Amino acid sequence: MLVKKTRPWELSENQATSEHIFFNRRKFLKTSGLLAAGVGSGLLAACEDGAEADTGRALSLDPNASKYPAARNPNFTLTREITREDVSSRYNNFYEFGSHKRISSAAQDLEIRPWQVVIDGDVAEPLTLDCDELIKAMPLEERLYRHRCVEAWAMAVPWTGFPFSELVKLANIKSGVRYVRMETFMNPDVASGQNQFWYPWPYVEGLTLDEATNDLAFLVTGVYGKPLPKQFGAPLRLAVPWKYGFKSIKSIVRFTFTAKRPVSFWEEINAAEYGFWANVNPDVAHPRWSQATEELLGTGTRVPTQLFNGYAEQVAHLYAGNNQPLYR
Ligand SMILES: Nc1nc2c(c(=O)[nH]1)N[C@H]1C(S)=C(S)[C@@H](COP(=O)(O)O)O[C@H]1N2
Ligand SMILES: [Mo]
Repeated sequence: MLVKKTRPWELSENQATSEHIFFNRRKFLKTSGLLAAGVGSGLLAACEDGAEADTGRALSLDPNASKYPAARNPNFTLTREITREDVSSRYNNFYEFGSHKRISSAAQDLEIRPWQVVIDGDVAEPLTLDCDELIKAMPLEERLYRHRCVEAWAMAVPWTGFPFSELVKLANIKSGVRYVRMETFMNPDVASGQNQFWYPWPYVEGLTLDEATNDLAFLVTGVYGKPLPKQFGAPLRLAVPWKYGFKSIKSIVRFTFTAKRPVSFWEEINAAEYGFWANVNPDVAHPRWSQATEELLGTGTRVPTQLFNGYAEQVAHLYAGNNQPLYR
């Protein structure tokens, strides 16, 4: 059975991308079972609203909007209060748009549709996926997570997304893979920070395969019950809440599975201050400030920092017998 390409965003994507990308995506649909799942009726319904004529408008539509809010997974709740949305959505680290916190309006220039995600490296076959199709194929859920920036501020947010392990399954990795390297988009015309040549763009992060397949590692597509706003790293960002915030890379375009440990963006800038492991640890000070306490964003209160940001039970075993990963 062939998918009838009747949806507005599919027409646009076909026009906007190379054959190579297009056919790989078709392969993805097949691999993920979408071709067999009989999605055709949904496609026809989407086509009947007449939107396919207006490709400009179609490009800005989120075909997965109805997946939000996703059901909350009760295994990931918090005792801490959720940070106010108006606070967390106007205080962001996203150096592509400036080395300050007020990047939310500049980030709106980022075009997130169409958006290709490449899965390559030591995999059976490299894949290029349309991000909307990827999100459509994934089981979305909501999780309440703490987030702790290395700068000693913290927030608590309801992320929507899917387990990183689902993406690893899809990738069909070869034996010998030990790490995953992730990369953010590169477009200095839109992201003015990327003209600051002293930074090693594009932003890169990495995890061990054990970290990426830990239950807590989460690929985020939404927040506060809605699709992810751009300043949070739309259309796809990472959340690894037991690590300092810089590990949670935003606006991902590439996952590369490899035997070799990748060098992260901040590690390349200053490995002594922002190491590869970056596990939250109140007892290991940053060379320039203490990590013993953290400020809860928007409250003016400081609370003690917790080892692994409060997630020791879930992740401490990953680092047993190895002192180094406790921080740098
Ligand atoms: N591509 C990219 N990802 C990034 C960053 C960045 O500058 N660029 N900043 C990191 C840092 S330091 C933090 S604390 C979090 C901030 O996420 P938030 O703005 O959604 O709170 O994103 C992380 N991911
Ligand atoms: Mo951060």
